[in-house]
Amino acid sequence: MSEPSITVLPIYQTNLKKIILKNDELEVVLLNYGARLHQIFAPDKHGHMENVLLSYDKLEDVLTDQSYFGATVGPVAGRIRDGLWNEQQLEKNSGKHHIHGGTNGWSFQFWDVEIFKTPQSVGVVFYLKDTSSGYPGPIITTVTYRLIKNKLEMTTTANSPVETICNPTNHAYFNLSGDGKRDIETHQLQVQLDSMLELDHEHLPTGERIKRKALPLDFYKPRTLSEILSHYPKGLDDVFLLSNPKLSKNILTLSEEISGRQLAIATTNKSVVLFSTTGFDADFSINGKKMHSNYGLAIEPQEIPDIVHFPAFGSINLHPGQERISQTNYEFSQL
Ligand code: FUC
Repeated sequence: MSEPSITVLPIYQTNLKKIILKNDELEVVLLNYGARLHQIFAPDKHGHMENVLLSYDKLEDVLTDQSYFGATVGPVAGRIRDGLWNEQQLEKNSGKHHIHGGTNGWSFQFWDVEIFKTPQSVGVVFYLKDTSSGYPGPIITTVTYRLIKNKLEMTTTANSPVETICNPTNHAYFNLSGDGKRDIETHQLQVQLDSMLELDHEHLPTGERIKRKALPLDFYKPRTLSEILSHYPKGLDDVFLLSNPKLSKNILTLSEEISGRQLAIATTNKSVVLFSTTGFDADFSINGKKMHSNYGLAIEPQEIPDIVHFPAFGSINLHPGQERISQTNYEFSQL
């Protein structure tokens, strides 16, 4: 067993910093721009370490990113109908709606960095005092990534002196084949869900749920993405309501038999948005290939999107003096 290590690398001629957390089981590369998860190197069944995220080949491309690669998304992830919360008009950056915290959201700001080390773990705390997203604020937020054995723990906190809303997520795209050598069809997915949200043609919730039994397939059983995509030919870009999520229980597993890698996720959030990148073709280079359809699966744990318009589902209001905390754990193993 060697000691876990932390390296901070300023990137020449940019404000970017790379933070590398490493132990015997995983290597996690983070960026201060958007408090991003840039790369995760995890062993396959032969112990071969490869990257299991979709990552820009040219690091500077992250500075023009519009697709939230590995990014912390906030203050509020997902769409908000008409960009309206109470009387507050948020930026309409997706047609007439608001999405993912707007063009100056948390994904597109530089965060302060503080590293830490304990006998068992290494980590980094990203700090931001957000006054530029256009939400009532300032919102003071931290994202802490802690590497401990084969697990990466991500904890997000937020508070504000004024009444505001907050529902952050992380938007990493996973591909467990290793360095993106195969697409997601070879992966298996299992989600312990209660129901899915019904979405309208603009991808906004209608307020109705689709019960687990009424879905075209049972996500409780591991299914290959190729089977799932045959039922969802336009791809997954859907909200799964989780069945009793808590940190002591993995609620979602993604695996890939050929590489033998498995990712298990536990979260305090009540839902997860899964986005299969179906139809997402773009000109930038990701893991040595042009970005293309079904290349990765974004797994975005969060409270229910557009919840401000559906109080029956709960609330993401952040009251003055309240500390909001959410946590998601990513555990990597071999089949
Ligand atoms: C997910 C989706 C959106 C969008 C974005 C990049 O959060 O819900 O539709 O494409 O990612």
